[in-house]
Amino acid sequence: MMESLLYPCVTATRMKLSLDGMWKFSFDRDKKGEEKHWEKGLSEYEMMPVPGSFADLYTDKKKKNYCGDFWYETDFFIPGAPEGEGKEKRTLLRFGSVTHRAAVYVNGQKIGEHEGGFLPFVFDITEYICPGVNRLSVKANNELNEECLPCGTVKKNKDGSLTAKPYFDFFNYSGIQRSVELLFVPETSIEDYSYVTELSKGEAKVDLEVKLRIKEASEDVNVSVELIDEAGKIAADEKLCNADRKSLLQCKSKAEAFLCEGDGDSASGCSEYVASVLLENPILWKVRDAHLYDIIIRVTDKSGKLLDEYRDRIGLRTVEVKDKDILVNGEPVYLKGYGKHEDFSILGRTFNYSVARRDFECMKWNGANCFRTSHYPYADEWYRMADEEGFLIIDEVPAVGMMRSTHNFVDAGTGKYTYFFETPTVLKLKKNHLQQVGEMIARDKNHPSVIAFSLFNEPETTSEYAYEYFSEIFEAARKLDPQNRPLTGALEKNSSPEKCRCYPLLDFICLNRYYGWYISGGEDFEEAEGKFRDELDRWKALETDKPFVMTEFGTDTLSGNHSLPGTMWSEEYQNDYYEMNFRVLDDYDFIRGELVWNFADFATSEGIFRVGGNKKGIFTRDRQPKSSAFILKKRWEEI
Ligand code: GCB
Repeated sequence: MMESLLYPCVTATRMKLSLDGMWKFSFDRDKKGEEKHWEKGLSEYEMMPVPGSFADLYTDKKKKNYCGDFWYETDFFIPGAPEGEGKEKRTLLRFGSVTHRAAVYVNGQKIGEHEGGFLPFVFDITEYICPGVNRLSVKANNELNEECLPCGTVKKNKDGSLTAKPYFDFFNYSGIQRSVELLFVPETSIEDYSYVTELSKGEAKVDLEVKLRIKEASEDVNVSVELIDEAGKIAADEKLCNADRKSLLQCKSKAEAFLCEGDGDSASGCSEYVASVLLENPILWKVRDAHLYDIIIRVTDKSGKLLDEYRDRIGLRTVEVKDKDILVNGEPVYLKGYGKHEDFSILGRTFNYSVARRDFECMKWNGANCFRTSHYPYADEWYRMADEEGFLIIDEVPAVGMMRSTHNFVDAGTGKYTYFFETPTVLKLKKNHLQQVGEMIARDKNHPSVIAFSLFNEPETTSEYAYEYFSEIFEAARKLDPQNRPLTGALEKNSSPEKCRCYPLLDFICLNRYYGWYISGGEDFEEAEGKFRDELDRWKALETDKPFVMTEFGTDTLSGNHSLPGTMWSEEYQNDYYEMNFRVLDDYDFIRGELVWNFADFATSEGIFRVGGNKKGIFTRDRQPKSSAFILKKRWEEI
């Protein structure tokens, strides 16, 4: 059974302990670590920060670009539980992410594996630990292939070492890049919860579902929920109802939460509780005007003894796509903002509160309201911060590189076809893709900031094979999100209105287009506008009745490089490019958003197309504005 992906919290019944710090670290170039029983203790090692991306900490190029197996190890201390206490607790081990895959050992015993480098995973280690010092070892691997996300390949060098060859345009940062925690949760515990908001005049109906893990299948428990508004007032009171779904329907009334046992799967010790809460004059979560409620879920036994308590923050809002609009709380919203990366100098992809804070500050400064987590789910904290700030997120699974090319950003516009979805590897790839869509939605479903899930970035969508592949992915995703959010994916230039087979699967259509950069750049810039208009006219002619969002458009720009007239790589050229692109977008009413590429300069693999990384940032890598930031500010403050 998959352990709960709920964000860890400390409550009356739950504790957590951070394992972040300096861990032992060793590259395993010959892949002999297991044979040599490194899980029983590393004999040779250096120290490495956790969380951290190892690449940019090194001065040695071989180490920076290391590809293959590598090991981490740390010790943690478990205090002996006083008699009678702690015995009912389970000890869980949670990794925010390990890129791209991990095998985990506690005290030399393997406790599990996880595939995918951008989502959390949790193991129950209760049976593997003892009071006193315990050893935790992780064998990680950062190789790329076509069966796992994100896609790529590896090159075997003469000396036997490997070099990652991504089919995507960001550096293959790796390591234990997010926090590691021990969680102490009760035996009978809240596994998961979700909620769906419906709005009608002056009222919000909130349908809640709580999933419990019950220690004994026969255990009789009560579940209650409390919603607390920003003033600290209880907005919805708890009230229990031990009934089946039928009587639940009869006992619903205003401002009360009835949590009733539903169709639980008692065999696996899991059961579901549902409730409907009616709030009068709810304070809604709005775009850039966030209001949150604290939610407290409690489980008690028949005598009233508290068994578990979980706390979180939720926002009441609705999202839907209707006609050509993206509606939040029934009102059309125009998405303004960025495609981003988790990327910063030295930190690589490590989450850092200060960097995230600065990013929100910059985005707010120039009037943005949205970002896409291109091209993978970000650390939990990004979403929690966006919830508080009223930012909208298009949450993207790491399905990037689904075109066999290490220069796909160039090949994307050329009509090149690589038979990606016609290869036997797609069966395994689909399994991984589905798993990661499942984990992403499970993790992120309760964030009011998440208004859509993006299930791919720039795959080859022109074949029947691609259509079959993505039909399954979309069908599965539609069943997973209790809030039934819009699903989308970002289409590259080869996915033209005439050739793309997959756009009908999307609730709103996301386009990545570089007219004036990869297409008709430089001396040909004058042709770019006409070509861009021509493509949008052809989309219009399809009468899809769906909103479109530009999810990428931009130019590489070296900060401080000036030229009059603007020439490629200069700040003036970036300004000219955006002015032209905005002129075009403003003439098409089905465009419901513009997320420019990229928020900031970011690291990529080395190459003749990249000068110290991708320089399409509106901000430099250290988050200072290029001059186009002021153009965006002016425009977005007016929209
Ligand atoms: C794209 C990709 C993005 C690249 C960008 C570029 O189409 O989706 O990952 O970084 O182009 O700058 O070339």
